[in-house]
Amino acid sequence: MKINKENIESVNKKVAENHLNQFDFLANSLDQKNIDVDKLVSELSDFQVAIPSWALGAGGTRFGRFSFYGEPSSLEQKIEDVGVIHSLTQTAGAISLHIPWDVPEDYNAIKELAAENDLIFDAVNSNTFQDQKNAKESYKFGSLSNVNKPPREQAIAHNIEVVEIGKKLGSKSLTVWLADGSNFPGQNNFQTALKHTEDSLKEIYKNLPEDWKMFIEYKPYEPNFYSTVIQDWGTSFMLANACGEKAYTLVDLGHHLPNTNIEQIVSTLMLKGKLGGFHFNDSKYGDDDSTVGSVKPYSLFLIFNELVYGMRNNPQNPYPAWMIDASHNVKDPLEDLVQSLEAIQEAYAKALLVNQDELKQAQLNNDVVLAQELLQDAYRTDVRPLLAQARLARGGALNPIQAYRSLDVRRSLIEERGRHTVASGL
Ligand code: AOS
Ligand code: ZN
Ligand code: ZN
Repeated sequence: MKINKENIESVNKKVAENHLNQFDFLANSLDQKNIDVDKLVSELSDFQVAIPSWALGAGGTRFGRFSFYGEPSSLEQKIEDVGVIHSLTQTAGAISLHIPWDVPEDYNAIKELAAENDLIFDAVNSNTFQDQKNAKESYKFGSLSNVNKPPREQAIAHNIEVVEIGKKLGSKSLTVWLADGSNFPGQNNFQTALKHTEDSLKEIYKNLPEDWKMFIEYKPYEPNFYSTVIQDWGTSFMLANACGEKAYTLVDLGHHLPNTNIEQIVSTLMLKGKLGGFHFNDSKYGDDDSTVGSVKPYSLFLIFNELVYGMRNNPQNPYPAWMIDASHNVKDPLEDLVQSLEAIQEAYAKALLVNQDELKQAQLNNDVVLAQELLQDAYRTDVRPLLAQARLARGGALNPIQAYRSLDVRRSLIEERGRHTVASGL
């Protein structure tokens, strides 16, 4: 299944006039506020978010999994699915692989296929949370933190191998997420587990190429329900500092206890130059991995407000690696990812609308009401025509969901792949 230019032009035609009217109306009103609309549109078109290879099939829970027909069952098909999303949205120009779920057989062919789909390879992800077939050591009681040396060494070697695979694909970063922790009080010695983790990460770090980054992801609970070794941004930050300047903290929006002020974490990390990567999703309770912006869109906007501030004012922080980390239980995964991309762009666009100079002045005057008004004025602007314009500028669909449906993408995928497919690694 490949969507071509003609397909997109034909669906765009139906909504072009309506779009033009809405865009003109918005552009005029932004013009009156002295906002450079062309610049805004080009900033939006440049914003690209990676799609993880594991988000393209139905996720499920420990209670069951309901397949979505026509799911990808090989790396090639996963790349094609991201290609579909990217051709419609022009916002998903990268794929993030998970090893060993996605080990390529023929590297050149995989690279060619990615290039044909206008995709690059984002961070490679290691997996030390599952025991692989024929593995010598088990991760049942931890990987990089394990009390025993052989499983620690196996996990270190795996991460180094992941970097080698990434090098062949042109990736430039490794994401480490650990399931390590304990299920019951007394099970682990916290200090020993942390020390082992730090030493293991340093070993991996030694093998990182000069132009690579290592992202250390944190999460408070799950799969362990009493303690997690890298439970919060502070622990991740400490470990990244211990490793060196190529190591960074990765923020996953679902990895915080309820009501955590994530925007403040983002801001602190950027000030310290240590925000390396970002996993977008939304949640109501925990690591729900729901569609971005579906539950707390205002929080997402506030987070983007800090990201925009940081990108403009913190040259000490590299440009962060953006990725969606979601799971789909009842929706078509491709439609869900398109919705997520739209929500990300929407929050970004609104954050770009915040008048930072006036906000600073309001803060200096302790004008709390005005500060809030400035944020909410940006948030309340309907920016969707800007997003559509940004997509159009790169040859994408004005309305990607509608295009996906009218091109009958899922039906073509089912015809190609059959009804009873199971995405590998899910
Ligand atoms: C797990 O909760 C983390 O969010 C990981 O980033 C990711 O979902 C995992 O590595 C994929 O299996
Ligand atoms: Zn994540
Ligand atoms: Zn997660």
